[in-house]
Amino acid sequence: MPARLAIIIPVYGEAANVAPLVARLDSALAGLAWEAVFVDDDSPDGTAAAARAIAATDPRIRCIRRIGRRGLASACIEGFLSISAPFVAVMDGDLQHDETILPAMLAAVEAGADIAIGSRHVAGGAAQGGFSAARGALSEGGAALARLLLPVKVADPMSGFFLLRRDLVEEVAPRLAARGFKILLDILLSARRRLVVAELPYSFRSRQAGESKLDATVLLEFGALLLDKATRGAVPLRFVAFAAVGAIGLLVHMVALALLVGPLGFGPAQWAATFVAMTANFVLNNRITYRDARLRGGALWRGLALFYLVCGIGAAANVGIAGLLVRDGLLAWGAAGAAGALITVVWNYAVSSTLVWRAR
Ligand SMILES: Nc1nc2c(ncn2[C@@H]2O[C@H](COP(=O)(O)OP(=O)(O)O)[C@@H](O)[C@H]2O)c(=O)[nH]1
Ligand SMILES: [Mg+2]
Repeated sequence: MPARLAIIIPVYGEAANVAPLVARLDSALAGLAWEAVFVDDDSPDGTAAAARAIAATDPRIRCIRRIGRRGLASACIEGFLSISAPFVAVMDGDLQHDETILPAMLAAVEAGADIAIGSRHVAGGAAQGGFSAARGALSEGGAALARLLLPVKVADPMSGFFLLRRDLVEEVAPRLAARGFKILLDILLSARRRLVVAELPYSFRSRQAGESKLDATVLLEFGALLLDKATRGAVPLRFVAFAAVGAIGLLVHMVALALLVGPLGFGPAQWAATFVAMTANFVLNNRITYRDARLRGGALWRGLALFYLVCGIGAAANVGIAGLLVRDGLLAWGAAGAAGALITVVWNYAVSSTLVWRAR
């Protein structure tokens, strides 16, 4: 029987949780035609293999293994686009979400809601079990910020547990930012009409096995998502991150120059500082700007060499263009320098996005 409900389960490092989760879904969804799609980003602990082992005997289970990519939101989108069931849910793979409310979530959407959200905040819901105090405060702060932007009232816009019609996902998919952790918020902000939201309370459980993937960069990405939605995507987020990293690189450059100018003299110190700053920029961009396409191992060194080359050409263009503008009397040196720097940032960004990180 074709599935009526597909459950997308993004997983990274959840090998020990896969089988228990399938067993729980099996009992919670008895009598319903369902399927589950695990979307794994090539976890080193063999999560994909654990899912495939079950899929080998259970046709309701599928696994998508992505290589060279990381990201919760993009994993969910990948899952959404792989199914044909009329209803689709997203659920964490770490047993923190309560699968027993899935039938009620489905009933709410079948009854006319656009989206049913498993909420840790509405009366009867609880977050205490699964959260440290600091995480709780962060999550609360983020939720308050998100609520300001949302056209509809949602108690828990940061939830990773929700269910909606597949048509709605297909409608908004081309507008999703595909980066970061907060896919629900992105869907709510990307819909071009007021969605009818049903929130169902549940108790957020504490993690049994594995560890949380939420870290400081996830918060940065959350800020970036809000900015993107608030400006309606006018400025590419990656470019903002790239430019911010560039500004840090400038600071690094000046500090290195100040330290080296004494022992080396200006010319060599300027060269050395340039190398230090480029290296720092590469490392930061690899960790933040291109986190979802992060280079490791041999690819890291190739990427670094290519990055030096790209930035070297960018710097030459900067000096050359600024020089021409000044020579021809088109701009004063300050304005010419700024124009050269802007051209360099755009060049470095465009070329390193496509050649160094091949970001999607
Ligand atoms: N495919 C994929 N899944 C991820 C990634 N990061 C986190 N997850 C999964 O997303 C779910 C929620 O992540 P978790 O770290 O538990 O977040 P928390 O509950 O907010 O601490 C879990 O099932 C994770 O395994 C990722 O980069 N790729
Ligand atoms: Mg979790």
